[in-house]
Amino acid sequence: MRGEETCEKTLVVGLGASGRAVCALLRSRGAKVTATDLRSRSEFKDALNSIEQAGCSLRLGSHLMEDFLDADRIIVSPGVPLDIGPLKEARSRGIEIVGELEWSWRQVSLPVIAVTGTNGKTTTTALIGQMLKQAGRHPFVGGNIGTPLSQWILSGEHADILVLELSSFQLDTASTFRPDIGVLLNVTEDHLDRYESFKAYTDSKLSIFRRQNSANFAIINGEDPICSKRIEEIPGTVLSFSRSDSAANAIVEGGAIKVAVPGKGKCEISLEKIKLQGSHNRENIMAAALAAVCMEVPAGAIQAAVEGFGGFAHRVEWVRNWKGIDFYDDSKGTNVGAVVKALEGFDRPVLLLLGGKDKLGAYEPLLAPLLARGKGIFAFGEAGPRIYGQLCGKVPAGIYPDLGSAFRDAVRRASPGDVVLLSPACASFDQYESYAHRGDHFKKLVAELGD
Ligand code: UMA
Repeated sequence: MRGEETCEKTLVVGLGASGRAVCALLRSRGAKVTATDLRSRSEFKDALNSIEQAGCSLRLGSHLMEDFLDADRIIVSPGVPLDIGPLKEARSRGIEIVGELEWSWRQVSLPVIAVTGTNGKTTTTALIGQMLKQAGRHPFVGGNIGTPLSQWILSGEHADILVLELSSFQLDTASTFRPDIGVLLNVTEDHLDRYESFKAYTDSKLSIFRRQNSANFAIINGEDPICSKRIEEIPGTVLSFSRSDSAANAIVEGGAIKVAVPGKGKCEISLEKIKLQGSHNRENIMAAALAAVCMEVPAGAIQAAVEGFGGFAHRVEWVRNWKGIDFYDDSKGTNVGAVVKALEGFDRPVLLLLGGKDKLGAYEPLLAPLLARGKGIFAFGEAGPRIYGQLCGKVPAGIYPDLGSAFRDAVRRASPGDVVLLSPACASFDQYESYAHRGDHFKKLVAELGD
């Protein structure tokens, strides 16, 4: 424990995975817990039974001001906007508002490696976890991916280090969180439906380093314009990775990644046998290797982890070759930066399916990679009209009500040697439960093409 006491009356806002986990943890520590969610009881089915049995009072279907003002502390879920009326009022009255990550972090005293960035977080976090495991360590790997930190604490499972993927939403509700090693992979437009400007989103990402000191490491992408422009603001010891700057701490040279951390060690990773393809994955490997070298993981363990790592479902995942056409599922590509990176990984004509719930950013950054290899865009869902409006006339473009109709037209227009890529640049929630649900639908459409 970092010396944090559970307080008497805690309000948990949002009862998704992280809200439910933190409720259970709070109750196990003896706190008096009220939990509130805008969803009604029937929408949860049985999901709330265990926290109710553990003694949490539930307020469902609406948020009541009195619950917020009566609390000693409010723990807010990542998906809850911080500007809703009751939170504003509670803040103005000095009631502490923190996120599940911040509060859970206070309950443990293990070293922390935290990874953020618009894209590549999950791969990098998982790679770091694998490198540590290869070195005989016992990491807990979770956060914005997989298991919320509070759920792992409650499980009582052993770990000797935390490797956490963090979203900007989790960073926004952190007030004392300080990672021993922080990683910022890149910053491109995302979540502009939640932030008032790109600057505000950027500030959020950079806040991962805010409370560090010179004993902590800040790993940044030396080629990312945002990271390099604001390097002076970082109080920790900065380590950079780069594909082009030979002065960086991790570089790609002669078929290998070379890493050097003053005072910690060096390693060289051969790229010959790795499965993770694409220049963006080179960056992820460099970032992960830097973090591992900081933790004094031996070179052999880093190499073995990289070679054994095959990537994830829905992240530029090859699905099938049908009549010479390759189908790739990148449903996790939920922002424009991710789609740019996915497109850059292909040297063949690409028919790009994109659309979904609009995050209100600009789609124009897609033009350069599309002009190099895009055979057409097939825009669907809620964001379809805005995407079409921004790209039509510059690249061949069509507009469709849903993924199924966009898919069928793309297949009609594809030729052997082409790639049909679902990389939507948008969230999935207009027509799907999650990016995985959308990716699975894409795979089903591919399977239904027959032989
Ligand atoms: N809700 C309210 N009031 C509101 C708004 C929402 O009560 O004003 C309720 C909703 O009705 C819902 C709950 O809040 O029941 C949802 O909370 P949540 O969205 O925080 O859901 P969790 O299941 O707790 O998931 C969160 C992360 N979700 C988001 O950041 C949106 C998950 O990241 C994360 O895995 C999980 O905590 C565990 O830490 C997902 C994600 O999409 C994968 N992350 C974004 C991304 O990666 O881009 C940031």
